[in-house]
Amino acid sequence: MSEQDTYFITTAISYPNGRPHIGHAYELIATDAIARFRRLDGYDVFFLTGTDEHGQKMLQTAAKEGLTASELADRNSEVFRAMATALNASNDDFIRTTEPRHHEASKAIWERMVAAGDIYLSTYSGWYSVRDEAYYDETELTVLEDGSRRAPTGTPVEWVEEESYFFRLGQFADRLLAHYEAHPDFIGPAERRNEIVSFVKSGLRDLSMSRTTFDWGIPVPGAPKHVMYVWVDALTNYLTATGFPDENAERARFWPANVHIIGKDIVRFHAVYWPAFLMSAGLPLPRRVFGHGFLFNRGEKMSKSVGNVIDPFTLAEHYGVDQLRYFFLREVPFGQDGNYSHEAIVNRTNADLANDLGNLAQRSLSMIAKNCDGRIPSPGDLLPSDAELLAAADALVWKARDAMFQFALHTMLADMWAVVAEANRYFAAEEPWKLKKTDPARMETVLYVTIEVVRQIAILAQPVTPTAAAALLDLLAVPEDARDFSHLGAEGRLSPDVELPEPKGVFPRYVEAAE
Ligand code: ME8
Repeated sequence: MSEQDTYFITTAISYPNGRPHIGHAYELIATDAIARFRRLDGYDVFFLTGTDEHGQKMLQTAAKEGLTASELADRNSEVFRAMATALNASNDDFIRTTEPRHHEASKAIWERMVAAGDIYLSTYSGWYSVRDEAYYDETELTVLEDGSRRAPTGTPVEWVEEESYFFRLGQFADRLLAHYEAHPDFIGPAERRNEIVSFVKSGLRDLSMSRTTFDWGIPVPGAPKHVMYVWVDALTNYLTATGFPDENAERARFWPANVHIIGKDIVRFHAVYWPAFLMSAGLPLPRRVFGHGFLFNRGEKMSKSVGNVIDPFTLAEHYGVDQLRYFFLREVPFGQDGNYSHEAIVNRTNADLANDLGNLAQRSLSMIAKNCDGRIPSPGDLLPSDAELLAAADALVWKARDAMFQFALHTMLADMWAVVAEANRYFAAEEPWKLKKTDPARMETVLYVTIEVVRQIAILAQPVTPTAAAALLDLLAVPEDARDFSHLGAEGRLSPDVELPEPKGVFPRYVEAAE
């Protein structure tokens, strides 16, 4: 890899029609972990998130609250931004679709689609779900007993009839299918890919691209009575952030995006409409689109002491930011739906973080403080048990890269904690506390091997538990410039005799509050 390899990764941009919920937090945490992983692996990363502020849903919610859409967007966008800070997200930019830079980019892509001959004026008559901000075909709807209709997502639809610009989506079906075929990783996971392929194979109708019954949106160039359909401008946010249409912008080098991380409900927009718009505009397509699953609160009371904790801010404060991040990414196979509950969070974080990794680090470092003059011990000749454990730790970086390529964050963590378990078994079997008297040199080797494994786990854990991993690396006196992935494996081994700080716990155990 050259030093200049770029990696542009995005979340979806959220509707700020309310406060962020746990699904928004989950997507941000996962995307942040991938972004941090790539930075540590030497890539020039650009990580983008933000808010999607136009459209009818924003307008209707604002009206209900007695606000203008712009006031509602200002208020809630700030809360999304604050959530990124609260969750320790490392995003490089936070885009709002109401910003002037975004109006400019949206107009530019529109004009390119017009120039390509792919946009024409006609009349739309059909169904629209404001909650989904999506058009639906009659055939996709369910008719309820009272005669009202529901979208496949369960949301109500309304009949819309208005003048509208259309995009010749139908003409892109073959090119899209050829693209999916030629780039088997374009859509992930596989279930989502299959759904999209059959959707496109079933035929694509031209897409209504503008609205005339309200004006909360980006005006269509040359047709100010029309505002762009909210998804047209929303998808363009990814280009806006790279400085589009300025080819010389500092961030122009980041296009095409490496991956859009989004929820499974909006894969169609990202894997059908978005690539078709880009093809029309003559722009490169994102390399991958990954649709993660949905998170559900299992429905029971989250905590006896704090009531029903579902707000991401409260969850992070209550369980700890690193704990919450670890829980979501370890517990839920990325790409599948998952559940969370108070018990699951406490069990998982106490077992894996406080017990398995935290105790191992604490026990080995305390022994070093007491018996090795607080300095990194010197290993003697390695026995097979030492060499095997070190080999398992050294192999992790390659396994982690493989898992990351599939966005299998849970697999990466499972592989890492398998090595933690192995290190715990090793520590228990070698009994360094007994060796202290019988064979102090051997004790030093065992302690050295143990903390060398902890070093590698801590480096690899930085994307998921950034604060605790940094604290652990501080305890091992690993310099700031020796914490990236090029220091994993045998090349980065701890140097004997380096003085270590006073050990302290980095993963506090969650203790139930008294009734
Ligand atoms: O869809 N679990 O915005 P949004 C996991 N503005 N993820 C969830 C979730 C849940 N329970 N609920 C929602 C939009 N999400 C558009 C996107 S992108 C150009 C425009 C995910 O606020 C959802 O799948 O409804 C999406 O990826 C993100 O949260 C924002 O959802």
